[in-house]
Amino acid sequence: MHFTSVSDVGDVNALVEAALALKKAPLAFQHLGKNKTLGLIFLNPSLRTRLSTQKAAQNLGMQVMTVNADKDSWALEFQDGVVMDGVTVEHIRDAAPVLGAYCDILGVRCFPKLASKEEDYSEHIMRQFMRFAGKPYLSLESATLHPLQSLADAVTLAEHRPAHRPRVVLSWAPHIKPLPQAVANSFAEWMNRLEVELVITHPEGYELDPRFAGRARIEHDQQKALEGADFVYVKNWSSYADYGKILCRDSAWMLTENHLKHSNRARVMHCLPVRRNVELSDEVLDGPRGLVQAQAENRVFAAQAVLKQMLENDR
Ligand code: AN0
Ligand code: CP
Repeated sequence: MHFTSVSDVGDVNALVEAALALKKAPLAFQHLGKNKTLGLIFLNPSLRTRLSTQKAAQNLGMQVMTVNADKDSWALEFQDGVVMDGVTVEHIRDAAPVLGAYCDILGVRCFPKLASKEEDYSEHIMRQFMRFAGKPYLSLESATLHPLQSLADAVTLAEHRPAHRPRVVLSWAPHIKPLPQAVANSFAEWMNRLEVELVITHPEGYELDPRFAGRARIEHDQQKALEGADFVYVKNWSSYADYGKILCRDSAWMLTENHLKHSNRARVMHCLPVRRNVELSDEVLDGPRGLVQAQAENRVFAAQAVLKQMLENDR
């Protein structure tokens, strides 16, 4: 079993319930990962994904090995047939089977380069790790998706769910750097599989790939979108159409208390790391609406539910 997107999950609600059960009894399956090794390969930085996945694996009795491939291993080459007389030292065809030999499950974080839409959206790097390592693959955020984050978000929503079908608004926020679409794509893809009303609000030109936006209602007027919202998920992403570009720097899109006055006492979410007072105001983050710490805590149980399923399926 691989875990790269919501498509790898049969029953999303059951996986959310499994994560909530593990939260109540995190050490109940300590035997399951005995003598199993999880490899975590980071081609990009991480705080939460690294530590929550490690903690999840330890809760299941697994051993964990981590490589910061952007810093402390050889620079990897992903193109076939190149003469390697430049900066890259080792080809993925040689490195990935080594990792596969050392690990039972391989987790990889590989952000998009945001230069070529075709290359990023083909998940070129992820697919090569999967192909040449030959072991179950756990996405720690790929070029286009961040499924462990989205599962933790779904768990957090389930914990704070109102009695009615909630209105969930994904609200674009400004940022000083061009960021991947992965968190937004992934959140939309998972929400499309749950009993929620999904609204996405962003400036013109920030439309997500329709494959991920699915049945979401797109509303360019942020105030209108936020009316009656039960949950607001704040995130920046760079343009998909004008690939990797920043098209809007309007600070009016930063979510503040004032934006939420016509919401349904909305709770506010963000995957972190957040640029305070650029994407989201201090008052929202530090006030009673904020759910960001709950989301971060739930990353452990999301990862644990997925690892548990992977270990059980590959027994
Ligand atoms: C990354 C992103 O937007 O995909 C990771 C988020 C979990 N964020 C930044 O690079 C700031
Ligand atoms: N939310 C998240 O994935 O955080 P990190 O980039 O710190 O792992």
